Amino acid sequence: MPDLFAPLRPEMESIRDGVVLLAGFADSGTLLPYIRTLTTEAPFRHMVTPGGRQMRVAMSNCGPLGWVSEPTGYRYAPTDPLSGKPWPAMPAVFRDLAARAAACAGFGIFEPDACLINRYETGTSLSPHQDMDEADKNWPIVSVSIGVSAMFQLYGNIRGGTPLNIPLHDGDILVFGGPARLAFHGVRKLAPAQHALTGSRRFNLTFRRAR
Ligand SMILES: O=C(O)CCC(=O)C(=O)O
Repeated sequence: MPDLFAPLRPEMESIRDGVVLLAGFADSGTLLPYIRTLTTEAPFRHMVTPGGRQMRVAMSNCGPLGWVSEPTGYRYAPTDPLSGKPWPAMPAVFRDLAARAAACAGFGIFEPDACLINRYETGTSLSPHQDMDEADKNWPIVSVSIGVSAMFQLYGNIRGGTPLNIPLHDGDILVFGGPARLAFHGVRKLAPAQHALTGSRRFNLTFRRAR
C-alpha cells in the first residue's frame, strides 16, 4: 500500500550550513529486502558501550568496515565480532544511493566504505553523540530513514544546548558534513506509529567513509 503521506517529489532543503535534507529521496520498498537479507547474514544485535550500557538501538553493518561498540571502545572492524566473518558486502544500490544523495546535497564524490544499519522499536531513542571514529572527517555522513517517522535532534559541535528538531519520514535522507560534520545528533524516543512496510519499526542506514 502506498504511503499516503510520502512526498510526491523529492525536495531539497538546506537545514543549516553543512546540513541538507533530501525529502523522499529513497525508496524504502527497494531497500527493505536488502536489509532483510543483510541482517539474516549479520543479525541485528544490541551492542554494549564502553560504559557497560547495552544500546537500545539494534545494529548491524554491511560493507568493507562495520562500526562496533564494545566494552573496550568504539572501532571499525572488517569482520563481524559475532561470527568472525566479513560483514556482508554493501549492495550496489546502497552505495549508489549514498553517492547520489551526497552529490545532490553538494558534497561531491562520496565513496562510503561502511554502512551502519540501525533498527528502532517503539520507545527506542539514540543519545546525542558525534560521529568521531572515522579517519578523515572531510567525508560527509549520509543518513537514510525508512519506515516510521522519527524526530532527529541536531545540536552544535559541542555537547549540550537546545537541539534543532528535524522530523524524518520514510525515504528522507539527511546529509551532513563540512562545518556540521562533528555536530552532536541523536534521535528522540520513537513514538508508537505504523508504517505500511515496517509496522511499528524504523530503520536507518548511516553511510560513512571510515578509512
Ligand atoms: O537513526 C538516525 O537517524 C541517526 C543514526 C545515527 O545518528 C548514527 O547511527 O550515528
